[in-house]
Amino acid sequence: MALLEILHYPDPRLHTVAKPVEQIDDRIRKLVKDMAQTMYDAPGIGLAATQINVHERVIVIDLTEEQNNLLVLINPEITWRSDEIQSYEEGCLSVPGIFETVKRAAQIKVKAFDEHGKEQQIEADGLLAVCIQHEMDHLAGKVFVEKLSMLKQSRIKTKLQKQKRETATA
Ligand code: K1U
Ligand code: ZN
Repeated sequence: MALLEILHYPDPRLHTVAKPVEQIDDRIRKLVKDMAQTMYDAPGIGLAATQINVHERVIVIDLTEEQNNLLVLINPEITWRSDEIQSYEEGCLSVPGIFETVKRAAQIKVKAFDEHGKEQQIEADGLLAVCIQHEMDHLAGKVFVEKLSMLKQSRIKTKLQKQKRETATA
């Protein structure tokens, strides 16, 4: 297994639209293992392949504190979303230190394949629904801060530049 580098916003590679996985084989299973290790090490509760500069439709999620319930979503598709909306204060491993409230569908149904090629139908609400939608946005080349006002985005960019300067001189 390997720890992979996570791209940081505003890296333009985060805007790449991921392509469908054509074959779920050992290469994809290794990618899933490396992504899971990278997510657990960060630590985070989700990771999309886009964030590690691999532009294929692969997501890993684990909401447990024990890091023992990995959900793998390959070629995920949202088949239904509720009209009901929920607000959640989101974070992102590609935007370190920034937490902002985002509105998304409260419930969703998702079709995806696991790392063995088995099709799964998932009904999600609460944090799982938030996390799946956040990660699927990554696959579409979108970062959660881009859902915020231009003023907030500009403040976030300034804060991230300051953080980068401080890390470089530390
Ligand atoms: O996509 C990512 O960058 C991962 C992101 C997922 C996410 C979190 C919260 C709302 C929406 C999406 C994270 O994992 S940020 C880190 C985080 O939330 C966390 C880290 C350790 C323990 C618990 C939570
Ligand atoms: Zn993210």
